Amino acid sequence: SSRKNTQSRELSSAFESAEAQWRFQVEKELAQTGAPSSRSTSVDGICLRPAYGDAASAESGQWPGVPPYRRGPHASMYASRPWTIRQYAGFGTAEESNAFFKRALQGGQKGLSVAFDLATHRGYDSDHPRVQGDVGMAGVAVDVVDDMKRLFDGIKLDEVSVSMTMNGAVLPVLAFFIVAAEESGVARSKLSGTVQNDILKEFMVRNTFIYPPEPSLRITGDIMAFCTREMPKFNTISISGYHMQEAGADPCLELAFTLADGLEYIRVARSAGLTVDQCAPRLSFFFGIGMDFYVEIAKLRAARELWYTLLKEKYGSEINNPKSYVLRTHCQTSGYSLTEKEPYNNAVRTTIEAMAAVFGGTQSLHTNALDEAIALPSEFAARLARNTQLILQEETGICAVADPFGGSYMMEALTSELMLKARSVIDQVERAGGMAKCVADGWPKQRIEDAAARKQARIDSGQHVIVGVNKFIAEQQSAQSSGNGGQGGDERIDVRSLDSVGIRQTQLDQLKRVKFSRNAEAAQRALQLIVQAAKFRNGVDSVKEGESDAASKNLLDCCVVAARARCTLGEISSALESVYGRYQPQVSVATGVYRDNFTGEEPGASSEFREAVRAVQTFSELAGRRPRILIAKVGQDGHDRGAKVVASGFADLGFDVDVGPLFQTPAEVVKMAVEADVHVIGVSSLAAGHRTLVPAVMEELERAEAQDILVIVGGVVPSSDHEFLRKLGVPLVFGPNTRLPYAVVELIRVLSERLRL
Ligand code: 2CP
Repeated sequence: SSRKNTQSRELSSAFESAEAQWRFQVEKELAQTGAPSSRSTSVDGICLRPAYGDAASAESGQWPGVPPYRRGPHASMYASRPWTIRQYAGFGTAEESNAFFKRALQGGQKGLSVAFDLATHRGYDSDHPRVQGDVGMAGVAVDVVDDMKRLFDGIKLDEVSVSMTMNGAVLPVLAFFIVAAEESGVARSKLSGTVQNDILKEFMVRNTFIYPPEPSLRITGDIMAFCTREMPKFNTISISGYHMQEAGADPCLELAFTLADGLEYIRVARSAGLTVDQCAPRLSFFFGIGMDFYVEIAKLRAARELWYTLLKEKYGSEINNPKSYVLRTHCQTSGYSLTEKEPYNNAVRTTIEAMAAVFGGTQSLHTNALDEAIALPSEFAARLARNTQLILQEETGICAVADPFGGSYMMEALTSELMLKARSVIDQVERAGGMAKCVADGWPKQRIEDAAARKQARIDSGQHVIVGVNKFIAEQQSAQSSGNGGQGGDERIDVRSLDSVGIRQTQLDQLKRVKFSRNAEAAQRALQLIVQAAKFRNGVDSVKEGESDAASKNLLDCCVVAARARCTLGEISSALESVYGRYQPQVSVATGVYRDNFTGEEPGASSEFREAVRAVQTFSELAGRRPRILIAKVGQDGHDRGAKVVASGFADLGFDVDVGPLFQTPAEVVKMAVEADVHVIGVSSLAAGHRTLVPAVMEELERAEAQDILVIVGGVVPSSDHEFLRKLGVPLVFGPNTRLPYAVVELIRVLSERLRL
């Protein structure tokens, strides 16, 4: 017992010092920000302190802002400074997005977050034939530095922090940002913000890569090195789990792969010549927050402690800056959790997810707009999404206390459990040689895709409840359509629609003007320098006389020169592509997972599965072969969770399924469909390209005299566009939340009628 006493004395003195450390930090933060040391509640005489802890127990005696940071990266958290309200936005031209940004900042938003269009992501100028349907659609179109200047016109870049979601074309975009700021009088050293620059998850789930993995990672390293040297207030990377969750990963898998990516990026930074203390404080993270409320809170708490532990174990001996250990994160509420049916329910879902992010201690937050499962956010929906955060910050008192769940038996146990589970996956990755190697091997992607098919089967069979979708379906809705995910309830909502042709024309005119007025020779020289630097860094070429300058050049340095010379994003990207090549991923489909998980207890659900299988069998007997479908992704939209899940489910229900590669042109899709002799092309569209790309597919079918091939569309298509597609000859449009057996039965019905079976 005396040993026990000594132990508890030791523990309690450890606790006292953690508490003292916390107190010291709190005072400092409050003084820095001028925030009060306690907040009064609505009850007279009751005040809230910035954090609460258990003085009796060393084990739960952890404090926010103190290692291992489970309870938060700062001691006083939101009591000193609330999280940054940072809504991801961008559409159409730079002018339109600029006006939107200014309205958002006036409306209470604190930081900016730019969505670029898919053409920009993939390194194409707006005039490239491959991006006809993508210009300005899912983000703003940026071709040259002047677009970037218009995007931030009148916005003080030394005051507002800017996040840029850019990975593939990260070099030209960051170069444009730096030069745009410089030309408007803001030095790069004053710029604060974040660039996503996380290429590993692109190869795993998000698909906006350009070059193969190896040179892509060297680009990542160059950016980290440049920003560390020149832009001390800029976060050099946003290591993203969000996209993994959107692609189907459960929170634990998301946590594990994200932190494993983080470890890989530290290695990348080290090979770019940085120390851990130079790179780690400016690493930032990004998590998705879904509807699993407690788990999502625990995930963020676990992420911080796990990151601290991993860094301590691996690099503890060389870390002197405590900030190196601290995981800071942005969060976004889950896009996947939004439903097209009864869209107002989405506002409720987003509020709950936002609260989980905040209770988990996020530094920055995007709340989704309620119409995002239907179209690009409307002005109204964007305001409501922003107000959700403002209400949490201003009306609820939530900001007054850091980590209010700290010390809860459930929350602490859940946090530890998640840490343990994620740790075992991270160890598996590290043993296998790290995340770059595992991504190349493909197993993390496979695990995420399996998880997505499993989840879909659980939703379709009713095991996983989504209100208004597979349970408590609005009356008139269920009578009218039971499964195709169409917008329902009695609420129709107005959606934002964009003039794709007009936006593209504006971009083309501006591109022409810039190319005409620039010094063509200087632009060529700048591009040449990029090619040389890329070759040297790629080990393709040795240093030749007179070119030694390029050998030592950081690629971002070269791109800044090119941006000033008005080289376009497409030109810079193809200069790099001429050395590195363009990456084309392999496509694979998980089979069996959907079927094996479709074991719903709901009798209706399993009979629906059987009905679909029977319909496919009958068709096969009558037609003399199984129905064959090509699932196609047209244009630069790389969102392929839906396409992959549909492919898995359709295969398990009896279809022959071909999956086209990503980024196909309409002509390539039709060629593949004809060669494979399919009955149906299923076009998946999630980035608003359907109004341009589907007509183009139909034209190509006509040209190939293959109009007997049926075209159906799935994805995010506003119901106002259904008629447009039907007129083109598309008989079926399936929205998000469509049950796959339902889609199969419908498709077989239409196909059989067509073939007069
Ligand atoms: C914060 N500060 C404090 C306190 N809290 N100081 C004293 N007491 C406190 N309690 C200080 C910080 O140390 C920092 O200063 C400054 O205030 C700003 O706070 P921050 O926490 O760094 O906030 P932030 O500037 O908003 O940065 C947050 C992140 C950053 C997470 C670090 O990386 C970020 O904003 N990420 C956003 C990423 C994003 O928007 N992604 C969009 C993806 P110092 O800097 O001096 O320390 S959209 C993806 C879509 C879906 C897609 O891909 O398709």
